[in-house]
Amino acid sequence: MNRICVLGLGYIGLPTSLIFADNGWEVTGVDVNANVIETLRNGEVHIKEPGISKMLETVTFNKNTFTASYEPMISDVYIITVPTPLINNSADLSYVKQATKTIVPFLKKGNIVIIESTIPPRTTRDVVLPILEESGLKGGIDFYLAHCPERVLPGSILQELVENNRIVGGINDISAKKAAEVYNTFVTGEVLETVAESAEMSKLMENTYRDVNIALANELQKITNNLGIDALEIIKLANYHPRVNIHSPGPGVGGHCLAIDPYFIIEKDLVNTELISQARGINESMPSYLVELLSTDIGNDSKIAVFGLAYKGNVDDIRNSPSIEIVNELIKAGFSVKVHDPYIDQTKIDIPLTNREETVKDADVLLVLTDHDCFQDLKWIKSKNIVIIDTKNCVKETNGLLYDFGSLHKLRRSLTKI
Ligand code: SAJ
Repeated sequence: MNRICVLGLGYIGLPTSLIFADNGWEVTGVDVNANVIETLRNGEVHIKEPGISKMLETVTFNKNTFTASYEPMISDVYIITVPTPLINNSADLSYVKQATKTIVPFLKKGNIVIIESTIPPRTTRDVVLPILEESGLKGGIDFYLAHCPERVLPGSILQELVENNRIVGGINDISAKKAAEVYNTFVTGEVLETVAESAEMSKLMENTYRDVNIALANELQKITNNLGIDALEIIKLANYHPRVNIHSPGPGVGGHCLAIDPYFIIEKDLVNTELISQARGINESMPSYLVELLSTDIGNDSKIAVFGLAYKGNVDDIRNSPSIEIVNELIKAGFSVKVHDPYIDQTKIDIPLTNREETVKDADVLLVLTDHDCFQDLKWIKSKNIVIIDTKNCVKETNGLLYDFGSLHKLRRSLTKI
């Protein structure tokens, strides 16, 4: 058993393919997108993630087999890492179904099929298994099927793929065991075997826990902003307690995980998901809350420089980024807005980007929305009068007037003094 086929070469599928290849597997990476395949065939990568280009080079240099392909190949193991977008607040499983269907003609006795894509509970058994059994083979007997959710953090994917604990949920015990053997070829963390439904639900709950916790921090920010208290200081103090870990408030929750996964639970039980739904609502309210605060506190005739479009620091990913909604709402509210993000490729976005100097030129306010490391030192901005609103609490050096998300309540007072 040494051939593996990975379907979907995005942020997870590509690093996963390369790690398997680096560990001696013969890997075929499949994607329906011609740009992705051609880029990889030219020895380049289409995602910005630390270490990925180097890993492709290493794999090629060591003559390990990694082939970029439009179609699956005969393999021993098939891993599905395609997107599951949110459409009308429920999971669109069409890519998962499509990828599963393409495996059917290749499926043989003894094969292992693993779903890594994030999916609502019961999808492995109720949706994927019946498609694979169209081959005439019986799941859990002739072939093995498991859900092994990816849980790596963008920005640290290569390290976390190896070091994180993995949950492997099989449709039966033997499926879990067989899938665990695959991951044990490179994972240094623990590989935990369970049933498919528990693997699906635990993945969703990890991100939901984080989303609900951030909503609590955002609610605290709103309350304390009215009361003239510093939310960040309260969180710092409360987190000194050994059993408290309040997350950080911010301009909203973006990305393809925390902002999406709670809905995969909500769609399965609309009645008992009150807290999860409310947390989503609070986090989704943050962009308009921030724009309203700015309209009231600084007036919408101001010139605003925005730093950061990516959904979080040091990544090039703009999926569900609250910054995009904030920029659009600021423009709608009448502010004059310029935007800078060195990670974002202009061809991927309609919002015009400018370089850092041009963005801050003549600006009254600099709004930092993403915690890229390059925004920590803003000493190069000479103006002492520019008001810097650091919604991510990441700016360390500046000549201007700095307000973090906890001290926004002081903003109105200070502006009247300028
Ligand atoms: N955020 C806050 N406050 C915080 C932490 C984050 O507002 O205290 C915001 C971030 O700015 C960002 C969003 O939340 O907009 C999500 O960022 P993140 O760093 O929390 O998570 P992701 O979406 O990049 O990755 C998460 C991770 N899940 C957990 O930490 C439980 C990662 O391990 C998963 O693999 C990934 O989701 C996934 O693919 O599901």
